[in-house]
Amino acid sequence: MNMGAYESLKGPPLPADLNGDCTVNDADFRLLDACKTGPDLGAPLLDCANADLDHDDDVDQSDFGLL
Ligand SMILES: [Ca+2]
Ligand SMILES: [Ca+2]
Ligand SMILES: [Ca+2]
Repeated sequence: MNMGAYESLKGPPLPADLNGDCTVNDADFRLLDACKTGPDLGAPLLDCANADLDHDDDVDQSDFGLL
């Protein structure tokens, strides 16, 4: 059996990659920061739904912790 090149250019999906450029960096951090609601301010805006990384209907420190 030929064990030649078998590489995938696509890594695993990155849930914290908010702008979809396949890296998690300062740009994603700024998107998350712009979406921050804090624990008392309710659900994030629709545009920010993917910034709620732990899916608890807010964007706060625990989501930053996952970034
Ligand atoms: Ca990114
Ligand atoms: Ca959250
Ligand atoms: Ca939270």
